[in-house]
Amino acid sequence: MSTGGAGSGGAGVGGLRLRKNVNNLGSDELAAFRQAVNSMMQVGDNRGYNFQAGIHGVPQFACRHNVELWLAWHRAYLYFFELFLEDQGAGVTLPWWDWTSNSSHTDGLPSAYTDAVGPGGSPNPLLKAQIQVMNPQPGWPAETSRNPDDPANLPTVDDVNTILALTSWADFWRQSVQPHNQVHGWVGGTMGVVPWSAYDPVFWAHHCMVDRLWYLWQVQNPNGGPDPMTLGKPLPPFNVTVGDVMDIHRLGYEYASSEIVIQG
Ligand SMILES: [Cu+2]
Repeated sequence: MSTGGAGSGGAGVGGLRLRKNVNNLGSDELAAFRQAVNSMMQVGDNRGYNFQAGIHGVPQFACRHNVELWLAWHRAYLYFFELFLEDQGAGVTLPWWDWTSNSSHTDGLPSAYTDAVGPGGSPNPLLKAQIQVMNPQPGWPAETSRNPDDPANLPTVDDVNTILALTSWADFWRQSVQPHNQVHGWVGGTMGVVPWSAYDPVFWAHHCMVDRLWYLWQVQNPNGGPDPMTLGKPLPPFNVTVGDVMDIHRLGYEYASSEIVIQG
């Protein structure tokens, strides 16, 4: 597989694309990310936002959940999405939403995703997305919506640390499903239903957080699993195996380690 970026950009050191906490993006970085998402939403082919969102649920229904492959499948999903995103803005990477942070437990969703408009006065593409599928059925949503719960009900740092302390791969992948599901339900609306969740722009920030947690677990458990037989399994529709996505550096990205957020 190609491990390089589709574009020549990349914000990281050593050629790695650096994924950051969305609350740590500078205003220029956030503007560039929003611009790239907005551009990707205008692309009508398989490199476009709607096509990519449609891989997860309607119409392709290719996502895997509640199975050992679930983390690897979503890592591949984000990997290809990010390449197509970078095509629309050199150096743009997927940010993560840390739903355990103080600001999330106070304010809920990051303002990057809830602002009605961006600094330029144009609509914020991270607020919601149009859902464009072939042959829509009666009752299908035309755009995404949210119905967030009380911020206090988001998963906590303790919840995450408990899971990260697990040393068994089977325990880790099973128990990491829980905060993942909890956040989908917490956002509510489109995010709360598997057939549509990937259309909500915040889906990608949520799964980036989940992927980051898996990476943090991998750093602590370098031989932790999955077993060799599972590593050979394919992750359709992506032309990669579980083994291909085990090493994020081989995939060309890294998670920013600095977690210093100035609470204002
Ligand atoms: Cu999910």
